[in-house]
Amino acid sequence: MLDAQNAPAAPITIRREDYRPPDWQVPEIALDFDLGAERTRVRSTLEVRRNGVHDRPLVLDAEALIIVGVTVDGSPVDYSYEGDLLTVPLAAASATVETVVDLAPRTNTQLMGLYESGGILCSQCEAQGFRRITPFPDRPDVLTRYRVRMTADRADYPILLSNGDPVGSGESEDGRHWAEWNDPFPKPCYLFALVAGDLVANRDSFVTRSGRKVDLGIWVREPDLAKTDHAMTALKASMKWDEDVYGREYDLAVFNIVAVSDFNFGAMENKGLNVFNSRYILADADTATDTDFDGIAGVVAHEYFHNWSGNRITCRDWFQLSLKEGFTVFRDQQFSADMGSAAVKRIEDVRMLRAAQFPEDAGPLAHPVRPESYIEISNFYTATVYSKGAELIRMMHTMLGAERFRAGTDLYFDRHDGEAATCEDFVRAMEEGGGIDLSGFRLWYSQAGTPRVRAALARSGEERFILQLSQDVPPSPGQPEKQPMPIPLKIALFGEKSGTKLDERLVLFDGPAHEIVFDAFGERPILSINRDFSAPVVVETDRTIADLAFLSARDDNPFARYEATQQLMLDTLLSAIAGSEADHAPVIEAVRETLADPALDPAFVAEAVLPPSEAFVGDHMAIVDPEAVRAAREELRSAIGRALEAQWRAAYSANSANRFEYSPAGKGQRRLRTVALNYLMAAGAADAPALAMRQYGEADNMTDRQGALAALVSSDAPERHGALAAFYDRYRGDPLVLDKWFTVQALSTRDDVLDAVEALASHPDFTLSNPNRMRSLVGAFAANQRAFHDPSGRGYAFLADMILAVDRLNPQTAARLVPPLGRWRRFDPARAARMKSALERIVASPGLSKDVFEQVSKSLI
Ligand code: 0A1
Ligand code: ZN
Repeated sequence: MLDAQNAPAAPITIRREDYRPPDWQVPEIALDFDLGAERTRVRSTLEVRRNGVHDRPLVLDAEALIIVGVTVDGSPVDYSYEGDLLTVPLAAASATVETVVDLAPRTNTQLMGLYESGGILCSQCEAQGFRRITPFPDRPDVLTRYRVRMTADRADYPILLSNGDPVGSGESEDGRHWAEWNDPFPKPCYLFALVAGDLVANRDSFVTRSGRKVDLGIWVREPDLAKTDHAMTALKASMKWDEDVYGREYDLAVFNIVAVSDFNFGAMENKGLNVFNSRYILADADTATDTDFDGIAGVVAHEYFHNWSGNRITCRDWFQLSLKEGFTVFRDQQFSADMGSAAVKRIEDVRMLRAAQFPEDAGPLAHPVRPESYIEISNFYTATVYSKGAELIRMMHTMLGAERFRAGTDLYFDRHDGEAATCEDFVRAMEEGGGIDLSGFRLWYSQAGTPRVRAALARSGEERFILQLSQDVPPSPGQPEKQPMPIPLKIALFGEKSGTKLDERLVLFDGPAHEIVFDAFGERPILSINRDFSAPVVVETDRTIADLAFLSARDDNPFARYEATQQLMLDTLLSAIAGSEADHAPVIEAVRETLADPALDPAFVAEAVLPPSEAFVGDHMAIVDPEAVRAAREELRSAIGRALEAQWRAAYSANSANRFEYSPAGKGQRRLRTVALNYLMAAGAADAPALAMRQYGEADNMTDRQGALAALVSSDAPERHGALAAFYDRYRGDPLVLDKWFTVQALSTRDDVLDAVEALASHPDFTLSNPNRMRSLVGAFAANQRAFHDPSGRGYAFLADMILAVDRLNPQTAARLVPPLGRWRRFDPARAARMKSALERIVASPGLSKDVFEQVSKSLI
């Protein structure tokens, strides 16, 4: 039951349709920080200008600030400060408004505004943190030129950084010093940043294509300096790639990145001064996996690319968030594809989309890529806005082709440079620059839910084959009725006998149903559809097991080939779960063929031979049965392991060996090797635990070591205790590696995970205050389908306790743990009741943040 009395003070819903331009513009600001961890004083001088004809006062957002004074044109003024708004009466069309406020960075546990992380003072302003630093119209359509002066104790904070270019520095009294920075590009306040700390830099430089030299710095604490080379390489590669592929050149003389340990998200694109969660900067072979290395390159690129897609052109309002995020994710995906294996990158991106976005789109928190309303904007940094948003851009790219897509982006960047724009502006630029009509396509921005496409290919008479397509878009909150979407589907037909490709085309399917007629081919055609995952939809076909096996061995589109194997495995698992005698033979043959194909890259093979995740299998059931999914999947893994034991041994030794090298080939070999190890474990091979221990002991890199550890931790092998203890002893001083130690235990497939996780929550190294550590244990546990959904309901109670505890410190981190509980409709009545009661307990707790309130209350409807 929802009890309005427990809701946080008047949670107001903000609606897209209510957008109005700001009453006041602020062309200039001068900020003067007197920095200290206990107390920071901020003097802010705003040049304000009335926007349009009205007589409304200046209303500034101001959250948790101690107001010391306010003046207008140098004279004290009668202001009011209520409900996070500072209201200043202003008669003239323009004025100079000065505010002086105090903050306490050390006690700021929300990590929004100015806070302390490991002795460093740093800021986080997106989406609405600037109001926790100084009173300001905190909205992205107010663009301002910033001049920043910082004064701080030199011993504690020798390095003082802000946006733009450094313009001066010097000594003050009593061991203090100062620095000034000037950012010539008008920006929204969410892109403001400040860092003060005892930092050292990995310095390098980049010469832009027009010959300007840019000084690059990656700032970290001294012991971490040796772990910054990979990020620097990625940064320079990103700068070059954006010039080559999008014609975008960097625009300041300085580009700095700072890594901090306490950070709510991955990283932040502040103009000229990106602030990163240290997990997306620090890497060396001993402490970071290949996945970490890839993540770092992807996030460094993402934040850098925001300089154009986000900073030079920003969002008019937060409903347009996907304008910058969807486009920038697409750009970072393209970059990573170009730097390594495009096929494997596409597989990884689709796996992510299906793991995070499809369930979101099918649940109570579903929302369009351009949402219509929110209570707390931080809750809308979602897989839908980011990953589905990127798929929308990708579909436009597919329909236009690379060249016309580039003409569209050129027009977009030209036309809107220096503006706060909308998703509609982007689509219009694509239409005009690319020469395409996207009228129907706009539905993708406004309609939530994952379309389901049904495809059936049948003979019609002697001469023809007909492909029948139909679609429906399921209802979602607030959108009971849906219109059909325009869906670009890459398809191909292969001859069942000849194996040759008979036809290949891009179909734009934009009605409820559609037929495509093919003239006879002289043999039965097999359908390959949604190749490259050309549209973010679920496709159901009438293809037989034999058809899928055929495509798994022969499709020339690597994604479609992977997909065929996955579908084969999924169908096998679902029929086993439904109670039929499981026939593992076709899957085993497909895996055998994949392993034996010398033309395939080991990285691709490693992806293709893995069965779909438990969660993905559950998503295909009317009611998820976590035990049945676990049992069927483990049985399949063990059957594949046993039937192909010789092949796994061969793959294991063929891919062992060489010294660590971070290269596409090296990554592929390591991945396949650990996949082989896991199959040997699943086969119950007597020597498998010893192989794992040897891999653990001999590893010269974290990928192999963590792979071996995870395999052991999911087994009954007694060696697992020693391996976990050794790992802890070796890495207890390295928080990012210790996170992995928590995560492997939370993700184990053993039956005693819940006990282990509860115990780990009392481990001295566990803390609620560090978001990485929280996610490494609690986030990982909630993703362990079998353990989290323990029939006792203990998993739900544990998560609810954690959400409530962390909400007091950090509402954003707490709110992001809610969605697994919100999936209660997908489970049996006993589980659903327990999940709901956990949600009800949360919402009934006094003092809840609006972040958690919004997620929980929407999950209960
Ligand atoms: N714009 C960042 C995401 C981000 C959002 C909010 C943050 O603080 C709470 C931090 C980062 C990105 O897309 O990388
Ligand atoms: Zn982003």
